[in-house]
Amino acid sequence: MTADLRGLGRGSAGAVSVPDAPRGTGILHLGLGSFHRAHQAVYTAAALPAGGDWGIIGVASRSRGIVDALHEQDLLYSVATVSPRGMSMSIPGVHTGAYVAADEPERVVADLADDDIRIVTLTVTENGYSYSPSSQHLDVADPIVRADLQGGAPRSTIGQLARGLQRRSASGAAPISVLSCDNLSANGSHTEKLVREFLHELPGGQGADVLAYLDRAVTFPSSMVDRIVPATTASLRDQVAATLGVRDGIPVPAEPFTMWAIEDRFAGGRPAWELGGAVFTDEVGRYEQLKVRLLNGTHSLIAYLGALRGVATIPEAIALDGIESAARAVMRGEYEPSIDAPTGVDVRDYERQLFARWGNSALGHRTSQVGTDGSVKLRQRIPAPAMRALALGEMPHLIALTVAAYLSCVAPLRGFEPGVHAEAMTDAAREQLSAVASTAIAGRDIAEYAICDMRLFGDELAGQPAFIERVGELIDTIVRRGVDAAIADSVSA
Ligand code: CS2
Repeated sequence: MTADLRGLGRGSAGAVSVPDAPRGTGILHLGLGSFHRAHQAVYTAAALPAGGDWGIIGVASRSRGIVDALHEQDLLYSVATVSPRGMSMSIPGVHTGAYVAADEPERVVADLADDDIRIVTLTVTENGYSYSPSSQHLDVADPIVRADLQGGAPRSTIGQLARGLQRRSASGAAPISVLSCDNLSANGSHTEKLVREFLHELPGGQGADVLAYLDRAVTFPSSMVDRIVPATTASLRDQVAATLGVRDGIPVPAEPFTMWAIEDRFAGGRPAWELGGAVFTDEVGRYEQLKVRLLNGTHSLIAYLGALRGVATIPEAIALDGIESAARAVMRGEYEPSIDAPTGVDVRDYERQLFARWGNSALGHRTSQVGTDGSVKLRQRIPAPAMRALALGEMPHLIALTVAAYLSCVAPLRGFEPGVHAEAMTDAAREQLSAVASTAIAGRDIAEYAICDMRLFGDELAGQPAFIERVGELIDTIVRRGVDAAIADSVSA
């Protein structure tokens, strides 16, 4: 067996073809994780034959693993599309460079200012935007943001964007678009707001010229991205090696389903992503609601309940009767009424597909992966549908259960053991929440702290005592009578 993917050679027509390297580079991508490699990179590969110099420089924020492996493999990696029916392979081959921002922070600013770069795409997770979940504004109290405002090479994504655009404006470089591909509501205007806030905060009015450049030459289209992409495993690496005949150290597993809805506002042109199936639409907001609530909101509930039931993966969780009925109930009864479906999208069909997607046992998507970072993810998923129900005088019991199960996983009351999958969830709020949970008497104490003091789900829910009460009761039910009893109480309520 040849050592690595290079052994296949560009253009190889073996088990899978290796495309020619892109002719030029027009995209800088921040957040070189698995999701980017199985999503935007795949769409860009489909668009390249239509022309344009749209190769991608991929920038990882801190971790060197992917970057080193890409360099060892001639910037190639494979995407394994996995379903219970089998696996199919492809090699996007669209990257023209890769590096780690923490190692070369000045290079990020230089690349952002490079005239050839006309799109910056972002997958830095909900956590990577340096904003306060309660106020939704730039978190100027964050020491990294504060340091970025003082000068020197920026380390926050928003600081990098602002400093890069500042340099771009100074050199009069070509128009550019910043395309967020994270699960945030109105991700384009949210990113724009944070970049503008950063520029406003710069000492001595340094940001004024750049703000004018933003008005003139920079757009921030919104986009909705969708594809379930779990972490890779050693067994996938072996399977891929058996299929390709060479080893790939960083294959990406992904489900067959994929979707990308994008607002068509690109200041410096764009690849023909529609060739990969992307939809250009004025209704991105509706696509976002559909996806962030029906898919991601329900996904969180499945993950937290699954972890509390002691199962490692989403397909195992959804196969449990109680969890499946809770997922159906939250989706139909609490999320669906809160969305305006995009024109031409059949919501019931989307929902049916979701159950098949979650049940994809070959993917092995872990409950701990979906449950990670709940403190920022849930802020996108639950407040608006919960407030809609409460305004109608209805209690959103299953959304309350989502919050109760989340808190039981990351901030268990004294004496309650949430299990190994809950313990594996990482969350920036874990430490602060756990400190309170360790002295709390009842679920209500921790619910109140998370919702009112930390304002994890925004200001509006903090003013809803009945909701807070219900979350507290459900935490107590989980502790005293177990997670199945809490599901039964919520589904039948
Ligand atoms: C998941 C998402 O981890 C999570 O929170 O809900 O990563 C989900 O798999 C993707 O958004 C699917 O497009």
